[in-house]
Amino acid sequence: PSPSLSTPLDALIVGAGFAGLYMLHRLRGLGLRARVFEAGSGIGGTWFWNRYPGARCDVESIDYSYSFSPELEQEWEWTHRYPGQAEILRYIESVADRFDLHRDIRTGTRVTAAAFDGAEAVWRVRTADGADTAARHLIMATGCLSVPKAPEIDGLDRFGGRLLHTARWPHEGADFTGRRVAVIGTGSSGVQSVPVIAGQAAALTVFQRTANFSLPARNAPLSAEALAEARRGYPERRRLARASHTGVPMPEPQASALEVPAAEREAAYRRHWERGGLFGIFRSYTDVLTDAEANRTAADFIRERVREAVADPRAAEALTPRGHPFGTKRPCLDTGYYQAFNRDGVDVVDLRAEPIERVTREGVRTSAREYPFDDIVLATGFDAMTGALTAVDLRGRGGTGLRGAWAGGWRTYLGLGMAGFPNLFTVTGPGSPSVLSNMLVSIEQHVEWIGDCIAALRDRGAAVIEPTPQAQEAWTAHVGEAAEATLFPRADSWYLGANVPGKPRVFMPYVGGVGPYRELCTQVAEDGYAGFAIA
Ligand code: NA7
Repeated sequence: PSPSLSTPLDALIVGAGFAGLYMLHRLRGLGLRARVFEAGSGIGGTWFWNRYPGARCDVESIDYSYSFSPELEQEWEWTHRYPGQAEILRYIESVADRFDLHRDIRTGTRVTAAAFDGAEAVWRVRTADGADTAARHLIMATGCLSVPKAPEIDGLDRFGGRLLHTARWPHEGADFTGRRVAVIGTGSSGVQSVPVIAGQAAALTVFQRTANFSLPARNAPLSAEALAEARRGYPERRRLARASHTGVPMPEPQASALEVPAAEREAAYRRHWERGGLFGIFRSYTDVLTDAEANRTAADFIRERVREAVADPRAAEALTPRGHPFGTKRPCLDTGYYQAFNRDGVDVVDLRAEPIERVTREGVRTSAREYPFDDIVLATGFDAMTGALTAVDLRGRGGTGLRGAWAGGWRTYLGLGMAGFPNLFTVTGPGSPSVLSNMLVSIEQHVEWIGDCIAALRDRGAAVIEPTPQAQEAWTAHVGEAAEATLFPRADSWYLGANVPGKPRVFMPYVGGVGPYRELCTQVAEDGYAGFAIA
């Protein structure tokens, strides 16, 4: 018998990263029957795939962790201020074991298509093996940065050496000892891997299209005392994180950068620089991301630090970020990135002055010369936020396709669901704070909201929920207007889809902040799911 004829699941969850795993646990707790399909051969999502050297989270481990289980919080031993990829993956594995999640997860199972069957009010979900599975609700926990972007560079397939992408790193690792290595791309993945590769390779050339702002992580082992203190403070720490703008517990800025004396401002930036961390400088003042002049004070401070760190004036000049306001492209958090360029054999090529013409059998050919390499590392990013959703052929009511519906840009209500796609939920979808926040805090909020919503439908005896077109239009417009009031639109960033040729230029994450957004979602639920149609 076809599996679609058996009783449908209450929910099918796509993706076994932080979002999908907690979603499964949560739905089980509500007495619902759920299953997870995961394309990878293992669980962990982002932390399963991104195994490049130096891969590390740039939110602190004690904050980049689940808050739903006080026992887990108290027992897990984070070793470093910022957790590395291997440690995060171990954490995820241990959570899956602890809550007995594996029995409802099928790895190696890629969802290729899903269609809503209006007569039965179920989703029919097709996997790459050709099988169909029926589920009342479909929850896309597919990640915001999970579809690697192939760079638009000619000749990559002709390269005779080893070609690697940071987001598809071989599980056995890659040794660069004695090799001539190219890294293309200077976002977080490039910036984190460069110092590690520089320490191994005979020679390293970094091909940079845009100099990004990078801040020092000041990573260090977590002392037993620091960990104990963090554990004692967890309830308050989590409360602050949930109410905050970024999902990280820190004081909210009060003053404009332009109303304090320059010396005081400089001292504040320096304190954050010395302390390390991603959010400190741009949450120092209220207007760093909204006022060009205020932003320049922070950007100038960082530019000075780059010039201090890089010995060769030509390299320093190339590495100094200029093209966009600070923070409008995701800043990086590094461990010795700028200092890596002071090593013999490490250099940067500014692609604005010397563009890549093509990759050849031997290496990289720019407008100026040919560079021979043994290895090329692509750190060229992702089709962010919408890529993993449109990768699946999603068909809503009446066969309407999501790809077509989003051809002119994404449209969602609260980043949680789409009109015409009943019983479909997106965890940290476009139109929610997601990538502008600590993902763990945003994931937990969405998972809990979605779980409560499905349970509420069951309790009411309702079969279907979907956003109204009006609510969706209003929310999508609001997300755009909120972004327009900031400096974000001034950068060609992946937040705006600018890194993918042909992708509509529509700002994707919601800039309104984690705390206010959470309140809004809670209010919507309390008002009986205002903006949703329930039948
Ligand atoms: P990012 O941040 O998208 O960085 C990709 C980098 O690759 C960026 O410097 C791009 O330059 C560069 N790039 C992309 N395509 C090309 C081509 N064709 N030629 C040269 N350079 C290119 O991805 P990451 O993986 O580093 O980080 C993703 C997120 O993970 C990060 O923000 C954190 O949230 C964690 P561009 O800036 O577009 O000029």
